[in-house]
Amino acid sequence: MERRFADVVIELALGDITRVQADAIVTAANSGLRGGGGVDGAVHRAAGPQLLKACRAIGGCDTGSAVITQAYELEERGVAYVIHAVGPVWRGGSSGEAELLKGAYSKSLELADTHECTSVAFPSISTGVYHFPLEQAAPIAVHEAATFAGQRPKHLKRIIFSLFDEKTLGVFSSALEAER
Ligand code: AR6
Repeated sequence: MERRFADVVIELALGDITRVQADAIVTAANSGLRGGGGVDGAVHRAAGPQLLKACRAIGGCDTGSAVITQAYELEERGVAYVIHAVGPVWRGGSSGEAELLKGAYSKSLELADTHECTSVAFPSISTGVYHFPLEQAAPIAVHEAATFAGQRPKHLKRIIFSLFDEKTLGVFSSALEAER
């Protein structure tokens, strides 16, 4: 499914983000940028060991923000950058989780555009081992993407959500349909 907001297409796809061809792919990282499981594990495996070295050199990233590195071995697949977005761990919803998740998406979008990316692919940040409820996370993700599109970014033309399972795709689809 896809929808256009201003000059930008927001697209939902089922599958492994390391297989998506986009100028930048986003990983759901931790604030220590230490690598891990889930989508972060898959991105680090696909990009090779230099990615962790680059993360170590940066040292860390605040929750609710993001940093950008080269994509190393993913460059062979046409990916120029990896954006390491740090979403919040769900602590019940009254610890600023929604704002922090927004920040992880908006900073990633800003980094993609300032690095002249025309396309960027996101996973569903924080809804895996960080346990952010999917029904609340999906509208935030889609709204941040649509809001960024409405600000008429200079370079970005395609925002892809690469979602790993049918349930996540379904909830994102409802959120994208409901977005105004
Ligand atoms: N492609 C796309 N989505 C994926 C992939 C993949 N290859 N693999 C998993 N997902 P999670 P979080 C989905 O747990 O909750 C790591 O250890 C997954 O099904 O990866 O933000 C980091 O280092 C879920 O829908 O991220 C952090 O420590 C979504 O990606 C921590 O986990 C996010 O699940 C971050 O936790």
